[in-house]
Amino acid sequence: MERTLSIIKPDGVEKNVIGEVLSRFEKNGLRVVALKRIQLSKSDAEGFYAVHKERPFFGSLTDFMSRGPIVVQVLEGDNAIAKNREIMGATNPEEAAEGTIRKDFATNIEENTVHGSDSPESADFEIKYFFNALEITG
Ligand code: IDP
Ligand code: MG
Repeated sequence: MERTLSIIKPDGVEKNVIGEVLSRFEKNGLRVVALKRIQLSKSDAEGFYAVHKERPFFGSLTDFMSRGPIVVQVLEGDNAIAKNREIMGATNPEEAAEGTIRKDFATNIEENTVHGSDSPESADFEIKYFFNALEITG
């Protein structure tokens, strides 16, 4: 069993597809073991995406991530990190495979509907960024 951090980004909440996105995780064998709907401040978003602070899109990305509510969840299952990345699809929706969340819902490479941890180390950091131990139930 593995855990990963998933976010429905502001564009996904605006598009009113929270249920649709969560349903795709469940249909693929992942369980939601923690969940909340919150809005990040600009500095919350900067802290979350600190690994990208040198990238040219950092300012725009953190503006986007703080412009409206998000839904954050911990997903649990076999190979949850890789499985979630597969369900999400490529970062750029133009390159995302058919049937993936980003192919079906993303607006563009920035407003791409979902976030998913990319390694056990990032999953550990990202889960702790949003949830304490009492908020995650297996
Ligand atoms: P990932 O979300 O597929 O792991 P990363 O490379 O980690 O992709 O980038 C983090 C987020 O930054 C992306 O999901 C997207 O919202 C945004 N992003 C990535 N590349 C670009 C870009 O070239 N222009 C604008 N935003 C980008
Ligand atoms: Mg990433």
